[in-house]
Amino acid sequence: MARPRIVVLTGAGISAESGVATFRDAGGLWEGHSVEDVATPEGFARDPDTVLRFYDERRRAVASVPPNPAHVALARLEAFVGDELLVITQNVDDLHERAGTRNLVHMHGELARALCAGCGTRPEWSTDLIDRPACPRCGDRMLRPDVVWFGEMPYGLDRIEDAVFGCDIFVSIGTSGEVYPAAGYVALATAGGAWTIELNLEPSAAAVPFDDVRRGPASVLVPAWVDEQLAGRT
Ligand code: BV8
Repeated sequence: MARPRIVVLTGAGISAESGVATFRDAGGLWEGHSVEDVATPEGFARDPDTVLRFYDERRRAVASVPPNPAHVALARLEAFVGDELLVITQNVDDLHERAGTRNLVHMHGELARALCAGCGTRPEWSTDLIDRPACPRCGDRMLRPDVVWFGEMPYGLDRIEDAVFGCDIFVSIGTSGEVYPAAGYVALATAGGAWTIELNLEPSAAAVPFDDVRRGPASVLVPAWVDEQLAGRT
């Protein structure tokens, strides 16, 4: 598989205008819950019901909202450039897919999948887990949300690091740059010689400066940036 020329990293900010709560903004997810309680293996072991309910609520909330113009614009870009574009998302929602993006890595997992702590299978999942449904493969009742909790290894790291280091253009959209290894990718892209741009409402805690920074809502900044990429192609 050819190395993508353009790598896009997205965070909760790209889904905010679809009505999906972000983490650190006012009223964010972490405001209602402590990270330790709902997003760590230890928290799950301590109180699985609270964790399963937290993710069941998020799965239902995400199912009720649509992708926004930022998601749609990235899918439009993929339609033109194909494998030249790779989207790496920290988000566990499926709004990129529902907008049409296919070249996508969910580095922190997906609400649309479960993970069997018994046999390790990761079946597509669309209903609650609080009632401990049986695993479709091994029958055990040890299904958890297929999300990467703090202290757990993110998905697809080799493919991600190869793409980020090898790309020509690295774009960061709607992320605060607080969580690693994702927060270190602008530095990796810069080390690989990429031109880097941040599209974000507020300054992020980026490890190294971006070549270009644009402030504003993703639903405005992303379609405008995609139009620039496609200028002369359409
Ligand atoms: C790991 C899934 C071993 C669950 C998530 C190095 C230094 C320090 C610490 C560490 C380190 N390396 C590892 C760590 C520990 C830890 C970490 O980073 N801790 C932090 C808190 C210091 N990392 C880990 O544990 C990771 N695992 O390291 O494994 C390893 C790995 C590799 C190699 C060797 C060993 C696993 C971390 C994953 C945890 N799971 N999510 C769930 O979703 O519930 S993290 C979760 O929080 C998200 O996925 C995301 O990553 C993060 C939230 O950040 P954002 O998405 O950026 O959202 P946020 O609300 O913060 O910001 C929103 C932004 O959007 C803001 O800037 C805002 O201005 C902007 N915005 C808002 N609205 C809009 C907008 N922008 C545009 N338009 C708008 N409308």
